[in-house]
Amino acid sequence: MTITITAFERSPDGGKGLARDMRVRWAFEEVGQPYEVRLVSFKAMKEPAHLALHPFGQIPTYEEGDLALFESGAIVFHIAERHAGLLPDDPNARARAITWMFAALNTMEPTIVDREVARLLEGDEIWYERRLCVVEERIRKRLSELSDRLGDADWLDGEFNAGDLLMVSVLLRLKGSGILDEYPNLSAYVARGEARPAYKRAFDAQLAVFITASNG
Ligand code: GTB
Repeated sequence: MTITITAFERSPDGGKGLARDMRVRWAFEEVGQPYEVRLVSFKAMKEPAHLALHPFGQIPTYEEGDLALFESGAIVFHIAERHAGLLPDDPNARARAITWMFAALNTMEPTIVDREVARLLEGDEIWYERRLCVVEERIRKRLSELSDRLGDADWLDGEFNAGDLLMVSVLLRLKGSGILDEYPNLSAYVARGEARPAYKRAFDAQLAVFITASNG
């Protein structure tokens, strides 16, 4: 059965792979599952047809026959459950991988998103510099803790799994900020994720959308 996900018709990140369809594309590539992409405009995202799939009018969504999903984490989890390659077979290792998926989305990503919100929406406020400082200190605290846990391991818990896929996806949002560079083992961890052939295929696919949209 055909699987279709949604992505930005024209991503505001300029093809840097920072929108959340990227992690879903990456998961598909890791497990070797073909997928199709329906591109949606900002306007279409808020219209009834898309709202029926995604109550908050966002991307990504996932459709397979009667099944419609939203939330990138839930979609990656679904892909990982349906196909071999992203979750270990051993029940305890599997539970730990799922724990890292939640850690990426619940513990790491919100502070990183706070920084983006501050930079995008609060830059004109008189308290902006102080706010940015507070948010970045919170990010550093989390990165420092994560860095201590990762140590000199390649991945967070044994073999690469869906926990790493989401953690690398989240940390990539700090690329260009300079903050990640303060933690060499985390920078190397992210680089290992980006070097995976599946990541590269997913990245190229989302970039192709942006290039086509720019030329059109
Ligand atoms: N919790 C949801 C999930 O994980 O799926 C969050 C989904 C979400 O935030 N989707 C964003 C969206 O649809 C796109 S990814 N926004 C449109 C809207 O809310 O109206 C977030 C994103 C957007 C742009 C960049 N960028 O330009 O760098 C990065 C990330």
